[in-house]
Formats: sequence, C-alpha cells, structure tokens
Amino acid sequence: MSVRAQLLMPEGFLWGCATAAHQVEGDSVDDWSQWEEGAGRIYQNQRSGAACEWWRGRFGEDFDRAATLRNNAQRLSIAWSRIEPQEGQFDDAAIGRYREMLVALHDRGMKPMVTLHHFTNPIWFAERGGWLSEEAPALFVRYVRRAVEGLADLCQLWCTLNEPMVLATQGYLFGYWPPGHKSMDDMARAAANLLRAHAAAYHAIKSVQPNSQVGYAHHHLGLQPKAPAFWHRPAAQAADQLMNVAFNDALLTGVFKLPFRRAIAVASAKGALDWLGVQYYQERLATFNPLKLGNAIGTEKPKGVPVGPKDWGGLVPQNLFGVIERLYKRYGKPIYVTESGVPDPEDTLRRQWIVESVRALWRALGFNYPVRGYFFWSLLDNFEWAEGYDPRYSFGLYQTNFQTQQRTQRLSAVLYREICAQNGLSAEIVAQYVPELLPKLFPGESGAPQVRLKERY
Ligand code: IFM
Repeated sequence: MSVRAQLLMPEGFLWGCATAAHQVEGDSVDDWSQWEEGAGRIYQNQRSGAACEWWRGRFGEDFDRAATLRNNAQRLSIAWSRIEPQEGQFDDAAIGRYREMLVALHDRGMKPMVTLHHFTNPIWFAERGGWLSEEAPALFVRYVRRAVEGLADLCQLWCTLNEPMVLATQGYLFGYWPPGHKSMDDMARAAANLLRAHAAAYHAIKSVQPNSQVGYAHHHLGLQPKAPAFWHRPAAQAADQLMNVAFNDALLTGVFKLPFRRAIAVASAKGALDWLGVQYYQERLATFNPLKLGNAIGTEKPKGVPVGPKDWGGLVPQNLFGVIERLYKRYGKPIYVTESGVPDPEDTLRRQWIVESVRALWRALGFNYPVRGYFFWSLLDNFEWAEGYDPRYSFGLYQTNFQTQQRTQRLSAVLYREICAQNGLSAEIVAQYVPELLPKLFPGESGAPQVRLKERY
C-alpha cells in the first residue's frame, strides 16, 4: 500500500477546542449580565441567558462531543463571579462544580487548560472600580490563589487572562463592553492593572503549584498600513504597539509602553511567563486621518481577501505562521494557539481555515518553533459578547439551536476529528474535505502535471 503525503505534528501535541464561562455556562451573574440589560448594547438587545446550559449540566454531553472529535485537551474558563460572588466570600460549591468539569475532561482523556479570567468580573469588583482600581491586581490574585488551591490536583496548565488588550480597549477606550468608558487614560490604567494582575497571578500560581505551566492568551491582530503606506504606516505601528507589542514586551522587559504614553515600570511582570498563548483571527488595514479629531487612528477591512461579517476583517489563516514566527523570535517561549476560528454559519469558510491553520502550525514546527497545541474556537456556537446570538457570529464546530439546546455537527467537525485522530494533515483528508487546496498543499497527490526529469536537465 502506498503511503500518501502527510504533515504530522510531534507526539504529545495538544488538540482541542476553547470555550469561555460566560459564553457557554448560562445563568451568569456578573458585570456582563448586568451590562446586557442596557438597551442597544447587544445585538437585538439579547441576553446571554441560558447560553449553552453548561452550568445546568450540559457540559458533560459537550465534552462527549469533544472526545468524539478525538481531542486530547480542552481549554475552558472559570468564572470569578461564581467562585467569589461576594467580596471575600468564596463558594466551595462553585469550585466543586468546576472540579466536576475537570474530572469529566480527564475521564474522557482530555488535558484541561484553565483560563482564570475571560472578560467577566464579579459585580462587587466592578462596583469597586473594576480594573481602574489600584486594588484590582490584589483582589484578582486573592481569587486566583483560592481557585488554584481548589483545582491544582486536576490542572497544571493555567492561562491567567484572556486577551487583556481587547478587554482594555473594548471596555475602556471604545466603550462597547462594560464598563463602557471612552477614555485613553482609563484604557491605559486598566491595561496596566491587568498587566500587574497577570504578573501577581503568575507568581501566586507558582507558589501554590511549582510544577504548573502558566501563560496568558494574547489576541494578535494582523495589521498592515492602508495605501499609501508612507502615510498610514505610523498608524499601523501605533495600533500594533497597542494591541500586539506592549503587553508582551512588558513580560520580557518589565517596562510597559503604550503608544503616546510614558513608559511605566512593572518589574514583577519581567519573566512572568512560561508559555505564550496566541489567538489569531483577522487582518485589518490601519488608517490615519488627522481630520478625525481624537480618533485619527482607525482600521478598516482589507480588500482582495475573503472577509468576515459586519466589520470583521480579512481571513488569512496562512498568516498564522508569520505570527508564530514573530512571537517566538521575540519572546522565545513555547506557544499554544489558544484560539483560532472563523465566524461562519454556513460552514463554507471553516474547513479551509482549519486546514490552512494546521499547515501553518506544521511549517512553524518545521522551523523548530515550539508550538505545543492548537485549540479551535469554538466547540459549539455560543454567546458572542456584543454580537449576542447573531447567527453571523457562529463559531462552532457544532451548531447550537438556542431554543431547543440541540447541537448539530458541522462538516468542519468531521474534518477536525480526522486531523486530531491522525495528529496532522494528510492528502486524503485534504482531498476529501477541502479538495480545492490539494494542488497547493500536496501537489504530488493532486494529479497536477509533473515536470519530468529529462525535461529538467
Ligand atoms: O468569542 C471570542 C472570545 O471570547 C475571545 N476571542 C475571540 C472570540 C471570537 O470573537
């Protein structure tokens, strides 16, 4: 039997999906559930409500689905608001519930990665000033210590914060998310406190569990200057510094430098990272328009590449290679792709996204960049923040019917299962699920014309 071409990952590579507490658990009481009550903030004024009913017990059936996909890992988040619903009062039953979830993952052969903060906060914390308060890092770390002590026998792989710069900009600069501020100063202050919180959490987790592996999830926004580049390039550089560079550099140097702000020292951040999580979704063009007072730097959708719905940017999954290369060359840390996915209700773009992303991982591994795992966003459609349950923002390998809680497998799920089962890509998989990519990925297997030796010499 002839062996057909394959792009395989090293043994022990982690394959999984990612979810977040507020987006799947349902029945959340936190600053986001409060925010959802305000008119005009969420698509069609929806509420997260029951979400995917994980808190009511449906996590088990969804973990069965993940196991069917041959996942050997799973990234989920735990909610601070459940574990510390009132300031200083910890709920052991909530920790118990999360223990059940982690046991359920182990029982199904999946290694958990637990995120300690994925955008949402307890209401009491928000009322105390949220991430603007000087006490925020200490309050966060008290919860982290408690949560890690309660779960340490079930998890060694911790993700402190999810996309802190997205939280800082959406919540404090653009006002789209709670607390709805529109202030550069507030954004900078919140971001610095998130950095301090990450560093404090890193050190606290290490003291509770010295053999833990601790990182954070960085949202990497692909940015190019709009033409003419000489005019727009400074805008691209500033946006890149804000979204992609400042937080990560602070973990290398202990100095936090946002664009147009003075650098500040956060010494505890220096070296506070065992691994770096990367979440890569979209490409945008940076623009500079001096006539837009106070708003001169912006971004827009690129042209000439497929784009996502509404103002979602360009879909260029093969760029994941360059993102990994850039991050590894600068920070030298092992990398997990902690999220990667595409809003795609009809499942017409997702298979190509997955295959191109996996090929990018394989290329990165070929350069010996230490990529340790890939977590697809997301296992199932869920509550997409300000987009609510807008069907255009369906990210799941499984479609969720939010009326009936029925899940329907998309073809992408079958593709992902094949990839996880084979620990990589093969010509058969590509031929079956994304045949249009076969000539590019496996030219020798595609029946494309081959150059004959005698013609070459
Ligand atoms: O749903 C979000 C997730 O919470 C954080 N990263 C991006 C995803 C898709 O927008």
